[in-house]
Amino acid sequence: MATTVRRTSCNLCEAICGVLVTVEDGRVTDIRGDESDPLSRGHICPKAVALRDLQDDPDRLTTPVRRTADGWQEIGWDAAYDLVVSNLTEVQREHGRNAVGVYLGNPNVHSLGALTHLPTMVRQLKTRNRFSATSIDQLPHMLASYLLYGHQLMIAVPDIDRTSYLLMLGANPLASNGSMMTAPGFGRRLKDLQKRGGRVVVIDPRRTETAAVADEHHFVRPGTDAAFLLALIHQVIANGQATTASYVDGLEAVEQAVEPWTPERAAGITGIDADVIRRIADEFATADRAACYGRVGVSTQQFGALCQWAIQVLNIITGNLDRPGGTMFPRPAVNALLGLGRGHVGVWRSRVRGLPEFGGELPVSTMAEEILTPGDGRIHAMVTIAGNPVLSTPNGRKLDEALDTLDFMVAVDPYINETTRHADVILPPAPPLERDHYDVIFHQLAVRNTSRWNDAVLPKPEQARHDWEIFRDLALRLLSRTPMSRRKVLASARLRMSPRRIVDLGLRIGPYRLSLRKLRNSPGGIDLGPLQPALPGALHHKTKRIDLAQRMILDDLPRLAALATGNDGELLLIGRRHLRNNNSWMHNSARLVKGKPRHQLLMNPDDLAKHDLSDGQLVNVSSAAGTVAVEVASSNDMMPGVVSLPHGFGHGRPGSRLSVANQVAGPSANDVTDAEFTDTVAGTSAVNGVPVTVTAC
Ligand SMILES: Nc1nc2c(c(=O)[nH]1)N[C@H]1C(S)=C(S)[C@@H](COP(=O)(O)OP(=O)(O)OC[C@H]3O[C@@H](n4cnc5c(=O)[nH]c(N)nc54)[C@H](O)[C@@H]3O)O[C@H]1N2
Ligand SMILES: Nc1nc2c(c(=O)[nH]1)N[C@H]1C(S)=C(S)[C@@H](COP(=O)(O)OP(=O)(O)OC[C@H]3O[C@@H](n4cnc5c(=O)[nH]c(N)nc54)[C@H](O)[C@@H]3O)O[C@H]1N2
Ligand code: SF4
Ligand SMILES: [Mo]
Repeated sequence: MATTVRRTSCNLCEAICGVLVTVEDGRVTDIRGDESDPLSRGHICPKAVALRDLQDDPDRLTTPVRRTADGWQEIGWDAAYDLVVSNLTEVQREHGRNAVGVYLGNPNVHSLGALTHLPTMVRQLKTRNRFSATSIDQLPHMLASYLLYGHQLMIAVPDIDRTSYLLMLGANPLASNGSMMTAPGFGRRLKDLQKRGGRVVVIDPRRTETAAVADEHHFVRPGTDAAFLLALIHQVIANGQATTASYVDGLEAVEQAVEPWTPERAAGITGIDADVIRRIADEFATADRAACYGRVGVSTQQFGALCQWAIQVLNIITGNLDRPGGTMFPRPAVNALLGLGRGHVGVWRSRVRGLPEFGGELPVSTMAEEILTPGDGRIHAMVTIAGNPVLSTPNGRKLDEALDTLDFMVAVDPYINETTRHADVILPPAPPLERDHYDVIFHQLAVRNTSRWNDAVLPKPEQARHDWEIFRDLALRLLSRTPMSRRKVLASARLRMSPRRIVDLGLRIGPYRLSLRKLRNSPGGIDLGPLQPALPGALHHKTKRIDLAQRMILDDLPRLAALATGNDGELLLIGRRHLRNNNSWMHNSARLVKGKPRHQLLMNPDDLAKHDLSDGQLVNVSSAAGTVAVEVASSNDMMPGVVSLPHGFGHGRPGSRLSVANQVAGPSANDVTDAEFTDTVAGTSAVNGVPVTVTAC
């Protein structure tokens, strides 16, 4: 028997852990953490072990399929590409170029081939109806970075290995393994922080796994964090503790804007005591090195943009931006900023609801209505790539119905699931262990500068295609629809370069002048050291200055001031993630999802009593958008008035071809979240803080 141990990194979440994969006679028999990885230092979570299930998965498609009256039929790659391009071309000829819509899902940012080849393909479709998971995820981070630092991807990450005070809002890295902050082994890093004498403070409407190990946790009424953050800024300024670097403008305007946001006022809205707010402000301002960080709970809510701006402002005025132990800008070996424009916002608006584009994409909350609403510019065909928006985006039922009305749909996806079951053609890419891996995006967000290249662990079967080959072949066909131009010659040259060649170039022109050859000699990765100060030189504004007084954000303050605080029996719905679930997929990996069921609606026991409900009972959760039935579970970890449901569930719809384990047999949270409920600044979906009622079934 031939046994080898190969190295790669896990691409299932943002932590990019190094793994050792044992292969016996072509089959994976073991996966464990790679101690030699300078970033993950041996850490892995249960998802890495499930990488082998993706490889051996009987549900996974290995050849293109086409939907016919007699069911799914396997077809060849060339026939599939021709079918896709001729149908998309036909729809655009008849209804105009915006008649093709595109949704790009989460796994794209974890695949090298998607990052190198997908943007060029999408560009050839020439449509403004582009959507992605960004607008139900990190858009507010990118908007704040674009406004303050001049580039949508110039993200400041908490320097958690050196900080002495970490203030975390709406993040649960003990379950999620961290996000917009690549910090594998977050639990260990947090313990080290505490051992150094540091303090961790968590603000969350649920006492999460992370809150449980923090030094301090406070419940916050969902959707109101902006008031808390403004009060912290108010307090720091009022105490004369605000300082700004020579390249920072706009403190006076901020001072005026936060003037009315006293700790007392914020307390009434957030539910956090005024004394606690004052103390946290003082501790944060006087800590040796402090970092404020907020994630999904403060991004995908009604004031996401305001929250992410305020977090930056707090870090900046306490002198913590760009200093060790504060929040810092990574300097990766391949500069991801080069691959993406600086960004823009509101250059055009969506047809039906007038929501602003961001970075060339429209908010996903408007996707279903753009398909369903008749008129010029209506979407008649969809392209979904690595996404399951029927489960992942608000009012998924409406989207489910909308996809059924399309003239044509193609999905690049390995599975026939709740979304792709609507497709006419599905193009399945080769799985992660058959791909070369370099993490272009997440080194850009990492708490330490490191670099790592790995060749594919397993060979790709002859008949299989990599995602980048699919994008290349589709794009080349799309390019050939119209006469050649200089621009198109360049695009096709770029498409013909392999990801490995592109990474090699990126490494060579990068700040450390590395190369693929150098990295291949250190397959466990190389350490490039702790994060270094970079401002003002690294700013992308021509002025090399940061202006805190961003009109677009300050103009949103009246909306916060008008926020109703009354709560007449209504409950607010929030989301959650579990270590053993991965967004809307992998629920067919029994090895991953094992354990107790975890789809239940969590509710505080006092609320259960108030609503005459009992633990374990089946209840209806209803919002303006819809109703789901689900078991309720009593939990002291929930803030009174708040209920929690995880997203990514709701499998087993007719036509979906996934085997689903019992542990995940719950409804889709996005059948109750409301596509009309957005952060109006840039249209981010507000899937947290959704008003609902809960009644006995
Ligand atoms: N209510 C609520 N909704 C949420 C969230 C929430 O917190 N609450 N979170 C939001 C967030 S942060 C995100 S990122 C989105 C995620 O939502 P999506 O963008 O839909 O992404 P996933 O759920 O990860 O879906 C993955 C899809 O990609 C396919 N896939 C897996 N691997 C590959 C691959 O390598 N290549 C290709 N081509 N396809 C692949 C899978 O089969 C599946 O169809 O959900 C969002 N939705
Ligand atoms: N195991 C696992 N890991 C994952 C994923 C997964 O599905 N499973 N998904 C990946 C993806 S795509 C992402 S984007 C990241 C997300 O990473 P995180 O943001 O760390 O993940 P969540 O668990 O969604 O944490 C959001 C927290 O916000 C809280 N919250 C909700 N509403 C509010 C509010 O109004 N205010 C405050 N302060 N808190 C609120 C919730 O209770 C929850 O604890 O995780 C990634 N990692
Ligand atoms: S933490 Fe993320 S990258 Fe690390 S093993 Fe788990 S899923 Fe993979
Ligand atoms: Mo996400």
